[in-house]
Amino acid sequence: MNTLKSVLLSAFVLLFSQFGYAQKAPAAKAKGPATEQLQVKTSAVCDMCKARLEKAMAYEKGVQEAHLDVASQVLTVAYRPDKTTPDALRTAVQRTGYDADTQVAEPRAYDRLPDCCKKTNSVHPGTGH
Ligand SMILES: [Cu+2]
Repeated sequence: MNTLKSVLLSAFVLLFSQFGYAQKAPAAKAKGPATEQLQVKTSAVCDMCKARLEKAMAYEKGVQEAHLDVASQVLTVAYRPDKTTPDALRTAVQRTGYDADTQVAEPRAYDRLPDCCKKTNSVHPGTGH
């Protein structure tokens, strides 16, 4: 009888300790490094602009992800605020030859763009060049 009692007791203790563990286990995963998002209105007009800008942003310090929506000309950048700033990112867009919000593209970089990517063209996504 005594053995059965101790088996039951240890089973109960085991159950209880597992329950207690489950309660204490952290529900949320540990957070990675903080990421912020910046949206920049650019003067990009086509898929070539998209590829060019996304590539340029990928080389920028602190940038984790960059995505340009050609139709709306909005560049969305996920970046590390401890590595870069919205101003630096907008400057990178200007250096690539595109307007960034109210800031105008760097003229020399803009001159190097192919004709189809000039601001005088209207947005023409999906033309494949
Ligand atoms: Cu273009």
